[in-house]
Amino acid sequence: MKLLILLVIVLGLVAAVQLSKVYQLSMSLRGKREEDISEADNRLNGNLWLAFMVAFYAGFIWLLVRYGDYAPPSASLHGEAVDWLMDFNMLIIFVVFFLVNTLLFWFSAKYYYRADRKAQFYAHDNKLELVWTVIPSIVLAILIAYGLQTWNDMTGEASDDAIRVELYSKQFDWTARYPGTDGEFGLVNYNLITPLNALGIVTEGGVQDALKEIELKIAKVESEIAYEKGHLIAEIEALEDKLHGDHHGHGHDEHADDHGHEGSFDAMASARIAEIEHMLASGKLTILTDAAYEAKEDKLYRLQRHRQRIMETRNFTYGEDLSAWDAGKDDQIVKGEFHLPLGREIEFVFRSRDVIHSAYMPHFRAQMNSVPGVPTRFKMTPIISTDSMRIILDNPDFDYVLLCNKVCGASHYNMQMKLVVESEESYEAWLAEQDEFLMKEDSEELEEEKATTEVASETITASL
Ligand SMILES: [Cu+2]
Repeated sequence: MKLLILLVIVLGLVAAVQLSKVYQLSMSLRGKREEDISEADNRLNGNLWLAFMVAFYAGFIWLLVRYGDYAPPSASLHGEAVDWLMDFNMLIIFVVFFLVNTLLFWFSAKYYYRADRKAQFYAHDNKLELVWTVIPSIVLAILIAYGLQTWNDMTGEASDDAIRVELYSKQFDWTARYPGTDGEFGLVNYNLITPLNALGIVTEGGVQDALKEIELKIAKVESEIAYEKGHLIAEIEALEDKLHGDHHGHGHDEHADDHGHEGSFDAMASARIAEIEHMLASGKLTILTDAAYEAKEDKLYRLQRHRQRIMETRNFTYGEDLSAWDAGKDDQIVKGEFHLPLGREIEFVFRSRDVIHSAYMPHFRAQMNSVPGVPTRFKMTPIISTDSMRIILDNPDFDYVLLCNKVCGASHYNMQMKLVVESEESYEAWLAEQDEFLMKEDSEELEEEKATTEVASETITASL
């Protein structure tokens, strides 16, 4: 089929070329040259310009009517200002578009070439220059000033009774955090991120959890290094050489004092050899290339540094501001969907674990980048509940959605979270059902754990 279409196209082209040759031949037979263009030809081309303009406008207006209404009404307060700005921009663009294109096509049609007319030479006019410089400047200044004011409204200080919600992004999902009954978000530190503490919230439990996890990893790598078969065998050989071989050749007989040391060295070496033989017989042996062994040593070093940093988090913050540690305990962490109350101001804080994401809530005309290491913020007031929007759109399955609007990796397309806007009572009821991050721990157990960590901390500091 494709071949057939190709054949038709090729034959069509050949036919067109042949026809144009016939036309040229007939022209030369009538004594006309190809370059000679009659006034009728020019008039025809001028009128075709006008015809094209009409078709162009018709297509443009059809697209506008068919697809122009791309977004449902704004579900947030500031969104109305955003929409107004967008409409105002579009209005200016449409006016300029129609004006410029009409002049372009109409002039081409009206002033087609006639042998008896000569174009006026018109090189420069200061008034014209002034008009088309000053008018766009004023219009742009208005747009920028109003746009800046709207932006400042969206990013300015939130009121004291605003509800604060943190949206945390990572490849490839969103997590929402509510500050709990105290209204304060707990401190966060990326060093404390573990599977159980995905946001790295700083609490006693969070630190313990991170330490436990890092200790396990360190123990595993330490064992892999200690039980490396090649190194163990090399160590045995070296020890046996020392025991049976070379130290007799050093003339130790001259120093009677050394005998005591040698005795203890022999004992230690034999004990170590026995230990290594026991290790070789165990099931824990690893076999690593030199490069892999070095990589393990590197990894061990990095893990130890990480452990050190977890300790430091603890030492820096603990005691100085205990309330900040407690603030994290009642934080509520929510995945899958999050809820917002209707008509209340919401202050969002955005954080990212890995790369730059962008929190995009199209129905609320809201978007903000979420940047690793730089918390960003944004405030908005939802004014249409999910239920009302379903009625407005006549779609019982409609849901608000939070999307990622920054191409952040393979599963970017599916990085989204459902958002429900409902009455304040329903919102409170939903929030009350969400788990607190860490329940208040038994204070005795807490003190005990603190003591253990301090001992461990001292050991680490001493060993470094
Ligand atoms: Cu993303």
